[in-house]
Amino acid sequence: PNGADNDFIRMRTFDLSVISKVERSQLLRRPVLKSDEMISKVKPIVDEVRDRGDTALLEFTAKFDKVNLSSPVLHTPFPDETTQIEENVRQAIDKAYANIRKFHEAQAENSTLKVETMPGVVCSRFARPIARVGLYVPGGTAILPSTALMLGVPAQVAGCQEIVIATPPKSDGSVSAEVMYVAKLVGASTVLKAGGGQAVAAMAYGTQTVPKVDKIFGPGNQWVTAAKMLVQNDTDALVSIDMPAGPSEVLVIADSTSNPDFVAADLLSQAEHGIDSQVVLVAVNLTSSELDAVEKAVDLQAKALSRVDIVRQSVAKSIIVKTSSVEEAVKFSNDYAPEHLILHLKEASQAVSLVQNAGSVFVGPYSPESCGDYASGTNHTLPTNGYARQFSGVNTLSFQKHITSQEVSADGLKVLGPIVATLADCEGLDAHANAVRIRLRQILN
Ligand code: HSO
Ligand code: ZN
Repeated sequence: PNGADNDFIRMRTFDLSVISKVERSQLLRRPVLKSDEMISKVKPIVDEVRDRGDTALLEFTAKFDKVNLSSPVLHTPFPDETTQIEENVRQAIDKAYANIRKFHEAQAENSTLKVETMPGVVCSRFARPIARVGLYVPGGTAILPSTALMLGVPAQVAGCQEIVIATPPKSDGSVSAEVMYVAKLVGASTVLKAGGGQAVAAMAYGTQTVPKVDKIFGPGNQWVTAAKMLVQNDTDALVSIDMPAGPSEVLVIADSTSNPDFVAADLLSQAEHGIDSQVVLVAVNLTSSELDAVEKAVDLQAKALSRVDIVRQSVAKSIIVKTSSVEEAVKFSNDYAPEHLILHLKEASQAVSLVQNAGSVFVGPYSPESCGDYASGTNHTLPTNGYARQFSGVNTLSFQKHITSQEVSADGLKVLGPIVATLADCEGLDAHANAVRIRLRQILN
């Protein structure tokens, strides 16, 4: 019915019961990220900042962000005027902060895991914070204080000593007051006014004004992602990263009980992030009129959005996949491994048990992704590009590492020692065997 309308904002539709295996696997693909190419492009930028520090950093900020700064950083205490925000926004940030803090505090590991593997052989594991962390908060088409919260709160809760927040400066050289307010809230020591590969390099190597960090977190464009991948492979930088990041994604599974307006709104909330956002609707036995209702709602709602131009492009690349059961739908979703999975299903909470691969799941009609994006308590820094198969989203443990320890008593060594000595002999490592036997001789005398 809408075929004649050229302006109709439409997704492409496929039916799993008729397409081939090859076509199905194409639907699971993301646009190819040319990571090798990006890494070689960003390398000169990273090298310059490593070698020339602040001077290079300021030159790149002038070139890419068109701002001439006298200093690339703000240190605590941040001047009051930099953190002044609207009262209603302040209250919303404070409430979001409290929920995110509550959920992430519950994830912190404060107790030691202790196991006596044999009598007198006690093995333990305990967590310690990563001392210095760098949090990248993207600038670009939207200011994202929510990302500062999602990275800053778990860093604070984990007990990191030094939190550096990097974000590209605005055209007047300032940082958004909302991001500054969050920086203060989470106890950041430094705000780095830089973006792209230059910001990542500054945090990885340190400069005259930017503290060197041990781990770099946060989403970003291709430059940021490439720079993170590059520095994590440099043994001089000795830095790790949270995860490889790609464009944001949502997969919505909807059955006949779903509200077409809710479904459309959820698809569009992801589509508005950027022209490369990935949006997938998996329909479970929707009749053509039910599907039509969703498509009409997408078109209607999209046209009322301020970011309609972005949405037009991302929706045009997005897909609807028709399936004939919840199991088949979730199987498709597991194969796709979406960053966000929204279940608009009659038995939504039951379907959760079938989910194997997803960054975060939104269960039932009243759980829009927006809640997790901002304020429910879960983290919005999640694996994209199919990496939900092996990566978790950012969480409190992302800011900690584990140390193991053991304490073996003399009686314990009597039993364990001979086992160790035998294995050391087997490997031909005499010194290892000696370290045990020298003690056994003393104990047995
Ligand atoms: N959906 C985004 C996070 C975000 N949404 C920030 C709004 N602000 C990536 O998960
Ligand atoms: Zn979002």
